[in-house]
Amino acid sequence: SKSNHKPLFSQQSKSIIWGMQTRAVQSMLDFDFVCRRDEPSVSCMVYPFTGDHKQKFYWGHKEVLIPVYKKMDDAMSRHPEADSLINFASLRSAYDATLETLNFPQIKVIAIIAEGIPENMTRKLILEANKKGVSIIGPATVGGIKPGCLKIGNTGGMMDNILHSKLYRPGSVAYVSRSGGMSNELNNIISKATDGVYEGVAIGGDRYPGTTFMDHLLRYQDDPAVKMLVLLGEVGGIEEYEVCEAIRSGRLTKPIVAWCIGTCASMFTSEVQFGHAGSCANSDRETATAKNAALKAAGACTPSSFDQLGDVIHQLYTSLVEKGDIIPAPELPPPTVPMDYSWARELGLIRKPASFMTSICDERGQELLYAGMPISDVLKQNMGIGGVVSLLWFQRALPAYVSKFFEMCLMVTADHGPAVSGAHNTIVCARAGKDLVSSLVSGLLTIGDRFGGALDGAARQFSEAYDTGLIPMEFVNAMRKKGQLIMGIGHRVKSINNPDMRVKIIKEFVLDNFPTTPLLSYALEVEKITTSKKPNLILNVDGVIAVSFVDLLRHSGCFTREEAQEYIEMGAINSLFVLGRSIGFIGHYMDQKRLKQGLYRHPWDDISYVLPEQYN
Ligand code: Q5B
Repeated sequence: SKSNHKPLFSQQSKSIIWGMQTRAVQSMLDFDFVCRRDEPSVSCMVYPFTGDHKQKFYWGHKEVLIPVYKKMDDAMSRHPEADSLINFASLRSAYDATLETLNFPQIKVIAIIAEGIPENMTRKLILEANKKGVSIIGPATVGGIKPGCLKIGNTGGMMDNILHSKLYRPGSVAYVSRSGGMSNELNNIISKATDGVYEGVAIGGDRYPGTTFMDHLLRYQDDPAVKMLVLLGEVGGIEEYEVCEAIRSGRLTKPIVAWCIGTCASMFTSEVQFGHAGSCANSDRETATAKNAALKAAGACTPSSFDQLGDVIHQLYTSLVEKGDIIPAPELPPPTVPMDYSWARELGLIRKPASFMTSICDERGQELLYAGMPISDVLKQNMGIGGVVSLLWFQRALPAYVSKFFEMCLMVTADHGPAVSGAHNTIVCARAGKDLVSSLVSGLLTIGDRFGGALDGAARQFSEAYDTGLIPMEFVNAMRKKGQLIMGIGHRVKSINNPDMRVKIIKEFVLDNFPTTPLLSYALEVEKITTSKKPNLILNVDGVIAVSFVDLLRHSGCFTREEAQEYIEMGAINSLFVLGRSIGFIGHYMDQKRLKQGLYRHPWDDISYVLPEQYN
C-alpha cells in the first residue's frame, strides 16, 4: 500500500490546475458553491504557454478572478495553501509536469487525467510519489469526488448530474472504481440506493494506476464517516484478490459491495481487450468472473450481474440503517447555482433576441457554408471567384455567364497603372513605411464619384432616365441643365481616338451573353451624343460595368424588380471596382516594398504656392 490512509480532501482543500481547463475549473467552482464551501477549491492555474494573468470565473452569481501562472514555482510560492494538483497536461507533458510537482512538498495529491502515458514513465512517477508520500490518482481517469470538499476536474459531469446524484452533500458510501465513466454511473446508483456518496475515486484504466483500490479502501476503512464500501473492478489485473485478502484478514471490516465488470468476456472466443489499457485478462485469474467468485467467497456482497448492483447496495444500506449503523442526515435543499447561459439555451430553457443577424455564411458546423453551400461543393463545382461573389454578395448561385461577367470585371479593373488616384495614394502610403492594410485602405479611400466609384451614380442616373422614358438626348440635356456630370461618362486619357479596351471587352461579352441589355444600349446611345461634343466623353469602364450590372439584376431572372432596385439604392454597384482594384493596390504595395522605395516627398517645382499676399 502506497498512501498514508489519511483523508485526501477536506472542506479546506485547495488545488492547483495544470492546463488551461477553464470549463473544468468552472465546474469545480460550481460544485464547491453547491456544496456550500466557503471558498473555491481552486487556488490557481498553471499554464506555461501564456504569461501570468487572471481568468474570470463565476462563484454563484458573483464573478471571481483566478490567477494563472506561467511557472509552477510561482504558483506554489504564492499559494502555499494548495495541497493538490490536478494535472490536465497531455500525455506528452503529463510526466514532466507531475515530476516537477513532486518537488513541492506542499502537494499531497496529484490527479493525472491524461490517457496513454507510457507505462514505464507512470511507474517511475509512482516510485517517486511513494518516496515523497504523495497520492497519485490516475493516469487515464476523470479523477474523483468528495461531496462538500472537492471535485477533481470534470468528475460527476454537469450540474444537473451533480444535483440528480445528490453529490452536493456527503452520504455514507465510499466507492472506488477504475473507470471514470462508470464512476458516474456509480454516483447515480448509489444516490438512488442509499443516502449517497461520501467519496468516490476512479483510479484510472491503466495497468499501473498511481494509487490502487486498496489504497482508497483502506483510507475509507479508517475514516469513521464512511459506513459502507463499494468496489467496482473490471476484467484485467489481480488487485481484487488483495481486497479479498484484506477482508479475510480483517483489515477491511466495513461492509462492502463488490463487482467486476467485463463478465461478458467469456462469451467471446478470442481474448478481449476492453476500452482501458489494463482491461484485458492475461490469465484465468484476471477474468471478471473469477474475481467476482473470489470476492463473494471472501465475504463481499456481490450481485449476480451488474444490473443487480443497485439492489445489493440498497439491501446492504437498508440493513445498516436498521441496525442503526447509518443514521441518514436530514435533506437540506442545495443553494441554486445559476445555469450557464449557453447550457440553458441548449436545453431550450431561455431565449434571447440575437444582436446580429446573418444570411450569407455559417461557420459553426463541420464545414463552412457559403449561402448554405458547403465550400467543398463550391470547389467541386468549380464555381470560381465569380461563384463565390454570387453566393456571398447575392445569397444565391447565379448562372455561369453572370459569374464570368463578375470575373471579367474584376480582371479588367484590377489595375490601371500607378498614376491613378488610388494607386498613387497606396504608393505614397507604402513609401511612408506603412503596412499593407493601411496602404490598401489609403488607396481604397480615393474611390468615389470621380475615380472608380462612379458605378453607383451611373447605375442610378441611367436607370432613372431610362425608367422615366427620357430619350438619350433629353437625358444629356437635362443633366447639362442641372449642371451635373453624367456618372460613367468621360475619361482623363481614354477617348474615341484612344479607345478603352476594357470597355470594349465588357461591352462585347455583355451584348453576346446577357439575355437582354436595354440599359447598356441606352448608355451607348448617350455615349454617341457626349462623344460628339468631346471625344473623351466615352462610356467609361465604371459606366459600362454599372449599366451592365443593372441589366443583369433586372433581366437575368434571378432577382425580383424590387431586389434589383434595392441593390442599386444600397450602393452595391461600386463593389466590383472596389474588389477588382484592391488586387492592383496590393500589387503596388508589394512593388514599392520590393523596390525598396524611400519616403515620397512631392517636388516643390510641381507645387504652385499661392499664399495671400500680405503674408509674403
Ligand atoms: N464633362 C472622368 O474629366 C472625368 C462629363 C462632362 C458630362 C460628364 C470626368 C468625370 C464622371 C465621373 C466618372 C469615372 C473626371 C472615370 C475611372 C477609373 C479609371 C481612371 C483612370 C481607372 C474626366 C471637360 C468637359 C467639361 C465637362 C465635360 C466631363 N465629364 N459632361 N458628363 N461625365 N466623369 N468617373 O477629362 O463644357 O468644357 O466645361 O467626372 O465617370 O475613374 O484610368 O484614370 O481605371 O483607374 O478632366 O479609368 O469625365 O474633363 O472635368 O475637364 O471636363 O467635359 O463639363 O465641359 P476630364 P473635365 P466644358 S473612370
